Amino acid sequence: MCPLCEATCGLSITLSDEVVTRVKGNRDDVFSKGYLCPKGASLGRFDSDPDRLTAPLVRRPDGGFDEVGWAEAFAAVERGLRGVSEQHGKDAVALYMGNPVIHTLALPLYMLVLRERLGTRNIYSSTTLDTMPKSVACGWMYGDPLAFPLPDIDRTDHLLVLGANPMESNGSLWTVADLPGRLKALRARGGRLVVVDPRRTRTADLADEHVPIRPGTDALLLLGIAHTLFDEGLATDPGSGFAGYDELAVQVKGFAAEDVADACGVPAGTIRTLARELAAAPTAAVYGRLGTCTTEFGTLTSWLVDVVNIITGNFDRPGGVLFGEAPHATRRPAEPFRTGRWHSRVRGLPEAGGELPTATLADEIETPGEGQVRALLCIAGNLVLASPQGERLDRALPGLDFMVCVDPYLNETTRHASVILPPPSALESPHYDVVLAGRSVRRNARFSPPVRALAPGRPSEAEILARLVLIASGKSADGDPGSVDETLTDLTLRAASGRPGAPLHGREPAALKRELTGDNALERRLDLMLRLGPAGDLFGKRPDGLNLALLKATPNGIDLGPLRPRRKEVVMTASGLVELCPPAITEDLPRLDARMRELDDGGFVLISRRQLKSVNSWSHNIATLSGGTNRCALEISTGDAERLGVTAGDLVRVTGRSGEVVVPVEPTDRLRAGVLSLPYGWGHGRKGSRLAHAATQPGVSMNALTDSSVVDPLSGTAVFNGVPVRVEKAEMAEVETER
Ligand SMILES: Nc1nc2c(c(=O)[nH]1)N[C@H]1C(S)=C(S)[C@@H](COP(=O)(O)OP(=O)(O)OC[C@H]3O[C@@H](n4cnc5c(=O)[nH]c(N)nc54)[C@H](O)[C@@H]3O)O[C@H]1N2
Ligand SMILES: Nc1nc2c(c(=O)[nH]1)N[C@H]1C(S)=C(S)[C@@H](COP(=O)(O)OP(=O)(O)OC[C@H]3O[C@@H](n4cnc5c(=O)[nH]c(N)nc54)[C@H](O)[C@@H]3O)O[C@H]1N2
Ligand code: SF4
Ligand SMILES: [Mo]
Repeated sequence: MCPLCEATCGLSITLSDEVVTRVKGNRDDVFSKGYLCPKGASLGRFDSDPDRLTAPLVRRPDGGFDEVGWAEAFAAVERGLRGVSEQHGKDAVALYMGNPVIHTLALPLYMLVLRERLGTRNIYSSTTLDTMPKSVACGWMYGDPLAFPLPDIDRTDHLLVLGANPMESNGSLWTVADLPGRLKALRARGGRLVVVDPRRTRTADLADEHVPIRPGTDALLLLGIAHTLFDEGLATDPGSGFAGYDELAVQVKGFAAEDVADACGVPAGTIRTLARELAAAPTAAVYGRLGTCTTEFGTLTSWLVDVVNIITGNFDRPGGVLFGEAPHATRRPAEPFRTGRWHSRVRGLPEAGGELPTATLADEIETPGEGQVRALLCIAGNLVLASPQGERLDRALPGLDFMVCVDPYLNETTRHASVILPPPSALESPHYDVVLAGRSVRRNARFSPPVRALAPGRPSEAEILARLVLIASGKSADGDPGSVDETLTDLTLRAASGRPGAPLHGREPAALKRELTGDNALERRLDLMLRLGPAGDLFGKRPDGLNLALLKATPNGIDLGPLRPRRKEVVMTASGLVELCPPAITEDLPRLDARMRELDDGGFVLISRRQLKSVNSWSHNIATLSGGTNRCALEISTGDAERLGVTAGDLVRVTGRSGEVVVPVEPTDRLRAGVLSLPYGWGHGRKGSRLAHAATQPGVSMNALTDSSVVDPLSGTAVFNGVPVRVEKAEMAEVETER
């Protein structure tokens, strides 16, 4: 399965002498049925990239790196991390977990235990650059921050997409192989697709209607829709099982379509029509993604997406939105959801999901005092390019006492590391989508064995993580990494067999453990999760159920059918009801109301975009995926370009609250006036990084312009869309002196 985006396409890979010669979509894959995008087709290039690190690097006193053996590298990590935590306490060590964590088998299976053993409050991840608003909304509404309702794309009659561009991103928080094909199929069967986006994206091109909203105002638009539904008698009371319907009608007062229209830049009539269409469609689903999450009102917007699904009768039903269902056992929250159980030291920002906002990591590193972050363990993260005001982190990271990165590249972020531990290629790792299987539009189970054996002496990513867990547990890094898995397996088996009512009550844990199969400790843990899952074989109790051996014998995967309504199983709020109006969310409405009144049309605002041939910040070293149409340019509306006196390729200077960049422009009729769009993930070519191809076309980092002091206050999530900036034509002389 392809690990490069959330679509999880099945691949068919040809090798000759251990080298990939061809990657095709696997036509027999039960889920993706042969679909492949240009990124997946280039997986062999990722694999053979000469800049991929093959041995650990340790920093020399003069600043350069030495290649060292693995034992030496782990010993250096042990000394470095232990030194900091012994001298300054556990909170002085911070952990960042980046986006690829959800695309591997190994990383998610060690993250919880690593977090626990580190014992630090300084836990950060890409979640607060991405999905945390949705998690906080779902946490308050359903009691489980990982219970995401997913649009039932194959059966819906009407899809309203806000702030997402699945034609290029292939979907997110929504695992759908071949989203482009499925969107086309929706249209072909007479369904309607509406896209709300300040930019006329490729998804908008496919849609029946495109609504070019002003950035950052989707919460207002959705309130206008909810208001219309009540106002015109189109809202449906979801009835028992739900709390807060009457209160919702009160909360949306003051946000009539006519009240919000100016702020959104969308006519009131359009907003009312959007509401009427949702109500009239036999089934409908509303979906919001990055353009709704990474804004100043991310949680309010994410909440309202679900509210509209619920009051149009489309929640938890085929053709509407349905909760995902992983085929393996997953952890449910132990206690009712809440946020703010602790706060960040410098800015007092609330914890959410056990994490502090990545937007405040630089504050925690730079600000002296008790609890200051002095060491960073960065796993699969490129913070310098990915976090808001990344240039500030670029300056802060060298001030750390110790930094260890688990990363295959010497890049913009890892160049600041004390030690880099490179994981092997995806093709040398077994794969199962631990995280994404639970967000898939169809229930299915697929396992990919490694297509090539690990080089002798090279640790798997699982072993790297297990050794980090040993270090975090105060043990020696050269201990037995398998002991970590043994402990976790024993705990799970005891819980599954101990209590009366437990699925395997009365069975002997040691005997169950002997039944587990797999080529290594990690695979045996996966086998355990599969066997205990909703479709598992329960160690023979459900003889046709899943286990790892069955998945290995079924290389094209097993389809378990479409999603099904299961609200009662999922909802675990304190009241046992779906909470339509959680006070922790609705108390943020006055802030939105105030914003609605103060919006002025004066300056430019910047939004982010993703490119079909890029994978976040780390694929620009792959020659087949960069160049041509995939370059870093600032899109600007044709009218604005004329007013500035610039044409395609001219350089402009863009100035944000935190910095500035000089970048070529690309005038387009795709953008609303006053909106600028910059691809995110560029800004390569920095001293000390080792990305030869990326350095030939570095582009600029969008996060040189973003502002880490602004977050969505309910979730702590960074703001990457609706960023105020100034733009002016760059004079050539000025640009020359800068170089
Ligand atoms: N301005 C702006 N900023 C954004 C966004 C935006 O839209 N606009 N989007 C945000 C979003 S949604 C996200 S998810 C974040 C992502 O930001 P990050 O969490 O930093 O993730 P990536 O940019 O994907 O960088 C991944 C890093 O992991 C390494 N890596 C790749 N594969 C593996 C692997 O298998 N194992 C390990 N250990 N490492 C690996 C890569 O070399 C790279 O250094 O960026 C956010 N930043
Ligand atoms: N090809 C490719 N695919 C990817 C990635 C990649 O880097 N490249 N990254 C993966 C990751 S980590 C993620 S999180 C997903 C993201 O998946 P998506 O959210 O689908 O991807 P984006 O391109 O960030 O789309 C955000 C859209 O929101 C619009 N937008 C910006 N501001 C606003 C606003 O205020 N309101 C509204 N309504 N729209 C707004 C933008 O114009 C853009 O079209 O993609 C994943 N898939
Ligand atoms: S759509 Fe995503 S999963 Fe499928 S081939 Fe492309 S990058 Fe890989
Ligand atoms: Mo993301």
